[in-house]
Amino acid sequence: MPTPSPDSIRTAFRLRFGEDPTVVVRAPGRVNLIGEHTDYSGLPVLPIAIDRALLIAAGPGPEGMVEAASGAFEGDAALDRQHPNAGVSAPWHRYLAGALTEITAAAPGTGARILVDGDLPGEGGLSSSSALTCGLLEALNHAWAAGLDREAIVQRAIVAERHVGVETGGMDQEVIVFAEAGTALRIDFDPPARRAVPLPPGLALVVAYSGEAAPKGTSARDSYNERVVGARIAAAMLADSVGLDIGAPPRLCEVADVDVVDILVDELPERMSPQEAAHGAGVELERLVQLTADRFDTRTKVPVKRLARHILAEAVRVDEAEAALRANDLAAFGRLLNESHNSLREDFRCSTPALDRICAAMRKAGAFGARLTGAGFGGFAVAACAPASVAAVIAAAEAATGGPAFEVRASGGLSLL
Ligand code: NG1
Repeated sequence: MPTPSPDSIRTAFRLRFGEDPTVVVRAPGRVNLIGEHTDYSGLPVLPIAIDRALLIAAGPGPEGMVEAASGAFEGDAALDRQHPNAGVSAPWHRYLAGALTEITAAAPGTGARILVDGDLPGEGGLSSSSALTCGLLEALNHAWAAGLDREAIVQRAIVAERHVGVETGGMDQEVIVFAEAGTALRIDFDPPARRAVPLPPGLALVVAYSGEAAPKGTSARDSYNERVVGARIAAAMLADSVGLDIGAPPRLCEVADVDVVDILVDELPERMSPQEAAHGAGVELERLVQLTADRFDTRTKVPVKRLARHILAEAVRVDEAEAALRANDLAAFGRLLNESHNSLREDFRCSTPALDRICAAMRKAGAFGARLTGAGFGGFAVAACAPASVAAVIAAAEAATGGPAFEVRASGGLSLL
């Protein structure tokens, strides 16, 4: 599918709404190179923004109403700004309603018309939901002169997505807004920092669809939130074992530098309920179970030890992968991708047989390494390979699961066209 041009979306907007848009925003998708399921523990990530994107055109609309249509997602929307959630009738409308809720204080009342188009697949793993939320917020920010800066767009997009139901850590929104072309973005959350990591010219990146959509609206959301709670329990138990006071919610970044943390992780229980953990670690139950859109069941036992083992080891791999890229050691970088995938499969358990198969096929076709990217439970995998191997890696991925598979390039973040 070719990327729609700014002119083509302007023309489509005019045909649809009878006037020109006042703003067109490009919001790229994201491929996480490494640092998977670390962000909500306050531990680092290393994603890129990609050359697949959503384009969002916006202009004035009837007072108090937002009308939206899309060539990328099904179902037109007509949302009342007073009660945006009441008009939601298609999955993507929930992100629009979330964005409207988050921009209300900065721009009350006004109406808008919106058209969304793009070439970013929505099946999970390439961050189409965050591209949509960030892009909508930025388009409305300009259409309504709301005066939000880029940091505010990131923070509001995170909250908007959490209201939709996934207790996201913030990696996607940050890289979608702040990425620079030709580089990966190393993001730290505690304390917050980011730096561009140049990608060596000998590194090409291929993404491949596993053939299974990650059901972010249903089971994948629950599996994701269960792991967020498991990571909190692990953090609370580890902090208790070394007598550390811990924040709310407890995050593994607070204990990652504790001496012998690996040994302490081995002593964690395999599974534990929030109720047992609150009692065992003397921590307030609400700190463990409170989610933005929900409250996790206090009696459900969730995995603890193997989640902590993955998350803490993955954070170390992010440092090592950044060093490998800076040293142009692509063999080492590829090995780290493979280790990350194995840890996600065996400890974190968010891979699927199709993701395992597609990674194995891409490695066999000459990739330095391959891993699932994003939350997992379906969706996409990413492979690092030499430019000369791109065609073979794509062919192997498509033969393994039917594809699609394609090369991606590190692109810049959110922009006005
Ligand atoms: P996906 O579902 O691939 O966009 C999700 C989270 C990230 C991060 C990764 C796992 C959302 C919007 N994003 O990414 O914050 O936790 O999983 O590393 O939920």
